[in-house]
Amino acid sequence: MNRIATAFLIFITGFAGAASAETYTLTIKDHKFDPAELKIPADKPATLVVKNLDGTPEEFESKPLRIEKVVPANSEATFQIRALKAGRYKFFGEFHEDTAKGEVVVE
Ligand SMILES: [Cu+2]
Repeated sequence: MNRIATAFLIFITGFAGAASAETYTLTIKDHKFDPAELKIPADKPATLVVKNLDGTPEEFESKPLRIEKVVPANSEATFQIRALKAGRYKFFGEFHEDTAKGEVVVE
């Protein structure tokens, strides 16, 4: 195969991989996450949408997921999650740590 064809195939494969990232949604309501346990498959990148339905901002934070971002009241934020190994990855809302906690369960 010539070099141009090879480069094209790599491009197509990479594109298909990116397009297959599934989207998962978490909501924040009354300073709690729903679902508190979000299941996603191992070894696949994913898109995570965090919808804040509360009238106050929340900071969505997860050290293992390397995310830290304020989600304003009544709005949403989108995050790309790298392919992860099976395990539990905690997250919390830093502005309401007593109630806003959860885990991404990768399996
Ligand atoms: Cu923080």
